[in-house]
Amino acid sequence: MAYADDDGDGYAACEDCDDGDDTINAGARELCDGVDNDCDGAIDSGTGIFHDNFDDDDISDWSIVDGSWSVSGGIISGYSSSHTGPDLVHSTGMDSSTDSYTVYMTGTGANAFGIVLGYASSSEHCGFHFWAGSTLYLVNSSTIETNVGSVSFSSGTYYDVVAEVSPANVDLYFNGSLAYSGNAGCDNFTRSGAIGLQVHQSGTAYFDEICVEY
Ligand SMILES: [Ca+2]
Ligand SMILES: [Ca+2]
Ligand SMILES: [Ca+2]
Ligand SMILES: [Ca+2]
Repeated sequence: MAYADDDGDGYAACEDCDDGDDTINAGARELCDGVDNDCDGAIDSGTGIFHDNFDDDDISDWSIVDGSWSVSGGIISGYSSSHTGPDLVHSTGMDSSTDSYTVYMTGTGANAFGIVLGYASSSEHCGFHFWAGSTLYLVNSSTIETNVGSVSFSSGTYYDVVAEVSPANVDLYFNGSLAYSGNAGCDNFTRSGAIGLQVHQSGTAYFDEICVEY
C-alpha cells in the first residue's frame, strides 16, 4: 500500500511538514524566505544559510535597530557612523571564488548605506552604496567608486536589498526592482567570501536583518 503524498514531492504526508507544497520537504534547500523549507523545524537557519535578525524579532518585522552590534558566525562585525572602509570580518563558511550566493538585507541611512559583497582587504573590496536621492554607486576599491545607476532612496525609510552574486556577475535588486546587473570590472565580488554592511558619509545607518544563502 502506498503512502499518501498529496504534493507528489516524494515525501509521504506523515513525514512531510507541508504536504501541500512540493518545494518543501526534507530534501529541499533552506532559503531566506521565512519558511522552514527543509522540514528540520528551524526557519532560515542551518547548512548554507547565514542569518542574523539583529533585534531578534520576527523575520517579517523589519523593525529599527540602533547602536552597535556584532554577529557571531564570522560574517559581519558592525557598523560605524563615519565610514573609512568596510566594516567586515571574513566569513568562515563561504568560498565565493567558486560559489554563487545571495544576500538579503534591509537598511537605511541618513545619507547612504551600503553592502560589501566581496572583501580581500581595505583596498580590495567591492559592493554598493545607495545614496539618498537617486544615486547608486558601485564600490570598486581599485577605482574607488563608480556611478552605475539610480535608485529612489529617501533617508529614514527602510529598503530591502537582494544581491545575487556569481563569480562573474551580480544582479542587485532594490525594493524588488533590478537596479544593476554586471560587475563593472569589479572582480572582488568573489574574492574572499566576506560580506559587510557599511555607512557612507556622516550619519547613522540602521540594519534590521541580513540573510545569506551560500
Ligand atoms: Ca509530500
Ligand atoms: Ca512537501
Ligand atoms: Ca529549516
Ligand atoms: Ca527558509
